[in-house]
Parts: sequence; C-alpha cells; structure tokens
Amino acid sequence: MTTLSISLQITLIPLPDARMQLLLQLQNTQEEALENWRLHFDLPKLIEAGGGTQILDQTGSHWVVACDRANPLAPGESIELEFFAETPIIQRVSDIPNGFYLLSENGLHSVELASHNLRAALTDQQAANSATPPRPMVTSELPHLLPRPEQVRMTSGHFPCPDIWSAYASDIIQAVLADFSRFTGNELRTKSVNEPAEAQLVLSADPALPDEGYRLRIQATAVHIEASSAAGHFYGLVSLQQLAEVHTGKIPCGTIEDTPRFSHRGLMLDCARHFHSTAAIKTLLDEMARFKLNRFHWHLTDDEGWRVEIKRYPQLTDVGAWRGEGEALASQFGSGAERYGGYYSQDDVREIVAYAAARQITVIPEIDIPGHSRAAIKALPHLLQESGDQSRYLSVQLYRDNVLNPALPGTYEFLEGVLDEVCTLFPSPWIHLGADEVPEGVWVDSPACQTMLSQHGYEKPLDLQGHLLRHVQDYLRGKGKQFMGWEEAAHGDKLAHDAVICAWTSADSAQRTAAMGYPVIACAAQHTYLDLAWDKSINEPGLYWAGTADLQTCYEYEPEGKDSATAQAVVGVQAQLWSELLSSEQRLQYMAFPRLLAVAENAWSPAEGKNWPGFADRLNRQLPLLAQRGIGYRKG
Ligand code: TNX
Repeated sequence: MTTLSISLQITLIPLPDARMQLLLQLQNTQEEALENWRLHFDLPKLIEAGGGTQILDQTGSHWVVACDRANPLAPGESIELEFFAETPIIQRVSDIPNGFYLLSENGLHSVELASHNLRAALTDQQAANSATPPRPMVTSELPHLLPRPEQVRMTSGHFPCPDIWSAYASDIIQAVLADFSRFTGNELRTKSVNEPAEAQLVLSADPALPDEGYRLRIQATAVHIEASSAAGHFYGLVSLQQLAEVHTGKIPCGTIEDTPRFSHRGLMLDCARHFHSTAAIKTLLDEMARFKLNRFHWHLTDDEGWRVEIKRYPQLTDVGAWRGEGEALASQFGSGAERYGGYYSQDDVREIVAYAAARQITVIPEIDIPGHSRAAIKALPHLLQESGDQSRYLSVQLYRDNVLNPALPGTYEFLEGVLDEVCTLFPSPWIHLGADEVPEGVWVDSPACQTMLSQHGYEKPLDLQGHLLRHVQDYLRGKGKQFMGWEEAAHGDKLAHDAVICAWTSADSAQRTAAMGYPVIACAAQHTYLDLAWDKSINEPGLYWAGTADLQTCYEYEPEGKDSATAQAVVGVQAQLWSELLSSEQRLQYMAFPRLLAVAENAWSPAEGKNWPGFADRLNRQLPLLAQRGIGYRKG
C-alpha cells in the first residue's frame, strides 16, 4: 500500500440557512499517475456533490467519490472535491470525515489527513460556549461513600483498618467474600477465623433487610455487615472497601443502613459500531461493581457488526463481524480499508457472564431488531431479504437496507434460531430486542408485507413491527425470559405489558411510557448518553444530537420526573455508551468516566438529600483512586 496526502478544508458558507460547504483537497504525492481513482471516506452525515464532483456510492457513513475533471490524477497534481450539506454538519474535531483511502487501477492507497481548518470556521458564539463549568469543592459529608448511602448514623471514634482482616462468615456468605477478595485483589485482604469474637470483620444474615440492602456497623474494635442476600453482603463489602480507601485506613465509626433506590442500575455498551475487547469489558464490569451498578446491557448487534457467535448461523460472524475493502460490510466510522472487527465466541460470552456474576452483575444481551439489522441481512440474505421489495427508506444512520422483513418466514426462522442460543448462553431473565429507529417508508412496497397486512387486517406497515415483536415476546416467554426493548417497542402498543422499556428520547419519555403501563428504565439521552460530548468546545469528542452532557447535567437527572402516579413504574436508570466514536479503550474511558459515577449515584441513592456540591466533593475523592486503577477519566 502506498500513501497519498490529502488536506481537508472546511468552510462555512455564511448563508441564513446555514448551508455548509466541504472542500477536500487531494494531492497525488506519488510518482505515477492515478488511473480511474475513487476516494473512500466515512462521514455519518448527508452531503451532496458540488460542481464536477461525483458521489458514486454511500452506505451508512461510508462515501465513495470521484472527479472526472482530474482522472487520471497526474503526479504532483492536486484537485478540489466540493460537497454541500443543508445543515452545519461539521462543528467539532470528532465530526471530521475519517477512514480515508483511495482505490485506483494501481491498487489501494492509504490517504493521510494533512490538515483541516475547523477552528477558523467556528463562529465566536460557538467558541464562547466552550468553557466547562468548574466543579465545586466543599468540606465534606461523612462518610465519603459514592453512591451516597440511604441512612447514616455517625458515632465517635475510628476503626483502624488492618493489613489483613480476620474475617468470620457462614459457609454461604464465604462464597461472596471469596468473590469479593478476588475482585479487589490486595485492596481488602482477609483471612478466615472460626469464631466471630476473634474477627475484625463479621458477615452475618439478617433476613429482615431488603434484597440488595445491607447494614454496615463500624465499631472501634470490629466491623459487622448484615444482609439478607449475597448481593447485600457484596455491597456491604464494596462500601467497606471504599471507606477504607477514601478514609485512608481509619474509618469513622457509625452505622450505615443502605438499600438501592432502583433494582435496575445499568450500563449499556455498544460493541457493534466499534469492537471492544473482553479485557476492556472486564475493566468496565469492575468499575460498575465498585459503584453498585448491577446490569450490563450488551449491545451485540447493529448495522455495522454482528458480535456474538451463533453456532447455527456461522455466517453471522464469518461475514457480519468484519468491515473493510472487499468485505460484505464497508468501512464505517473511520475503520478504513483494512479488515476491522471481531466477535465474542460463546466461550468469551460465558467468561464475561461469569465474571459479571461474581460482581453481582447480570448481563442482558441485546439483539437489535427489526431495524439496525444490516450486518445480519448481509450475512444471511437467503433468509432475510425479499427480492421483490421495492420499499425506499433512509435510516437515521443513513442505511437503505437495514430492516428485517416481518412477513418473511426466514425472519422467524433466523430469530428463533438465534434466540435459542442466546437464551441458553445468557442466564439473564431479560433479553433485549432493540426495536429502535425503524425508518419511515419501510415495508411499504414489499409484496410479502402487503399480503400480511391484508391477512391480519392491519392498517399500516408499522403494525407489522408490533406483530413481529409480539411473536418474539411470546417465544421468549416460552423460554422463561422477559422481553426488553427501546422506547419504540411500545409504539402501537402490541406487546404484553410486562415488556421492560428503555425510555431514551427525552426526560419525559419515561413518564409517557410508564403511563402506557410498561415497567420503564430511565435512559434519557440528555442525561445518560455518555457518548455525548461533555461540552461544546471543538476538541471535545462526542456526539451532540441531544445536546452536550457535563457531569452536572448527568447528575441532575430526575428519572421519575414529577409525576408520582407513574413513578413506581420506573424500575431503573441506565447509562449508555454508544460507540460510533469510541474507537479505542482510552476514548471509551474518557467518555464514561467520571460521568458514569453520576448515573450510578442516581441509580442507587435516594432522591431525598440529593445535592450537587456533596456529590462533587465525594467524586473528587474517587478521582485519584480511578487514576490509581489506570482508568483514563476526563479531567476538568
Ligand atoms: C440513538 S438510542 C440510537 C443509537 C445511536 C445513538 C447515538 C437508540 C436506541 N438508538 O443507534 O448509536 O443514538 O447517541
């Protein structure tokens, strides 16, 4: 492969309708002419070609362009490719097109992005909005636990932490202690003793305590943890370990009675747009456990990749797990010409599920249907494509062929085959089926769908989505599993009302969905989407379709809203890490931390007593510990 250089210039045209002109300047820095060349790049926004430039192809974020004016392109020659967009599509460094490469008769050439003029294109107004608000420092509440516990009674004195704790626990509770010691390694080392009286740490059962709750009694001579469940003991230990670290080995005496506000305290990770290693996932699971999050929602499939091994359909990962030049799936989000991707084998999945379980975390898999299914469709066209379907649509992520057809027998065969394996692999009582963002126009010109509509007396194509989801819900029920989905799964109201709905589009959507009678997980993008940029400065990475989200914006989320009638339907709060821009573990951690801790506090701590300065203070004590554990959090 040879390297060319490209310089990118971005110019905002000062028109009232805010149209933007995008100029790409391409220079042939090689000794030979480039014959019949085509430039490839990724940009997840719609553009039109300007004078002389041709758009040859577009799939999702992937564009293939050329310019006949300069084809062939002589050695040293430079040309300008011009594009227009209706809206200001490039406002941040992370919006800049990427994944450039060039194909010509001479082969594949990598293309370097030499420069861009984004800063110059920004208006003063945009620049003025770019400062991050300071985080307050106050003298503190005791004890310094994050998430804040439900009830605390401080007494006097301290318990000096030993290097190795003598611990007493019954056989069943021993297992929790063993899991916990493995998890924290050297941070809280214990050795078992046979008599409670000899122990510095005593774990015992109190069946009267709520599930997941615990009582932590810190006396000058010993520490007691009581709980009614393994999870309760685990969280008591998590609190003890955190206190030992934050109070540097001298824990103030008192009693903490603690129980979570919500039973579902989640983090979703998208492993389709970018692939994340099992090691990166384990690091996240460790951090989740430290802040008492208990559901890992694993987004395993999307248009840009199928990431879970299904033995019945090896094509899903042979074909659907890879992108690049010559692959069935083109580059997306900057992955480029090289083969990019990966998937989790069934052994990997079992390993992650067990690792999570030892940290009291349930792994909820998501197979996103019927939209967001392009990787599966490309892998299994014989089952999932109807040749006569002339429907035209454009999904939010700019695909025209990414939706399963609810009228094809192959769709049901595929789903049941996949779910048979998924339900066995994942002990979770919930399976998430996505159901988000099915585009307008789908199924309208599908002969199979037209027949199905009239057979069932349905009015509109979107009724077919409800039909398909209801079928899947019933199928899951037969396997003892509960259906979970994004907000749009409830549209049309065809599901039985035990489906758990993740309300994401706005802060009010949790209440709207609750009012329909569904249990709801509060996922409002504006407060829980950790893929959003932290602030407006142009170098800050992230999306901003739902605004920006700094730490305080995440913290100030009120998941139940003001309407107490629907509040009880809200069963949880969840943070989302969509991965369009999360191309490395470093970037993932930068986006997730410390904002995830704000979501964790909203998920665990009571609404009463919520206060930003107190949170900020306790958070500041966690930051050096995050750094010690090698977590690359966002500073500032
Ligand atoms: C919306 S939230 C999506 C995702 C994107 C995300 C980016 C949801 C159910 N769908 O497909 O990745 O926005 O923030």
